[in-house]
Amino acid sequence: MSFFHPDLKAVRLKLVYVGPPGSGKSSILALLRQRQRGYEAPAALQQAFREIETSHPVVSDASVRAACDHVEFEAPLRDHVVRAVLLALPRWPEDDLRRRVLLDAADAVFFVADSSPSCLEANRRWMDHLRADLSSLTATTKGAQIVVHYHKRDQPGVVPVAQLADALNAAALPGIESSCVTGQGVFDGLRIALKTALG
Ligand SMILES: Nc1nc2c(ncn2[C@@H]2O[C@H](COP(=O)(O)OP(=O)(O)O)[C@@H](O)[C@H]2O)c(=O)[nH]1
Ligand SMILES: [Mg+2]
Repeated sequence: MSFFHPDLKAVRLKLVYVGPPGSGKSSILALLRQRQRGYEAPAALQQAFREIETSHPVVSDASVRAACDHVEFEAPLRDHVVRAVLLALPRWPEDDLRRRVLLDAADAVFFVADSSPSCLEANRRWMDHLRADLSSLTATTKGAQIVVHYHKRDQPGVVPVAQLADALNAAALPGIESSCVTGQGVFDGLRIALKTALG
């Protein structure tokens, strides 16, 4: 869940990228890191963000946080300054329950599906893990916006989006075709999540 500083208009968001190993999560974060805007919040707001991090660490377990790729960026949005912390699930085994620590209190979750035909089954299994993880977490985490990335669309022979949606997205969550090679869709997913998280 998002945390607002009581006095200053500062809001910290937690956004988590999950999906099968190799689907492109770290690559998406690397692209976003490269392209983040050069804005830096004023000192008073930096202090507010430190206070939020002290009272509500973005990940409760420091070793879990250290294992994740993460990108932080700040941006003025409407009349607030937002710090979005983006975290990518590491290459943990499927039965690793540290995933739940990582997902706890997320404002939005991006499910990154590899569009290659050989990955269909792995995508399905990892979507099932995500559903189980979210249902076991708090009510606030359950309410996190999920955005599906149909990723690696630049590759030849990808599974049609309708078929991927059929397999992974029965709930008709927002879905975006994306590629780190062309840059398509990488920011659009983020935009949807920020808009939803800020209401
Ligand atoms: N063709 C293509 N390859 C990608 C794309 N995104 C990531 N990759 C490649 O997929 C592999 C796994 O990516 P990585 O980001 O490490 O996956 P992660 O395990 O989900 O973090 C790497 O070789 C990336 O270069 C994409 O959009 N298109
Ligand atoms: Mg990775």
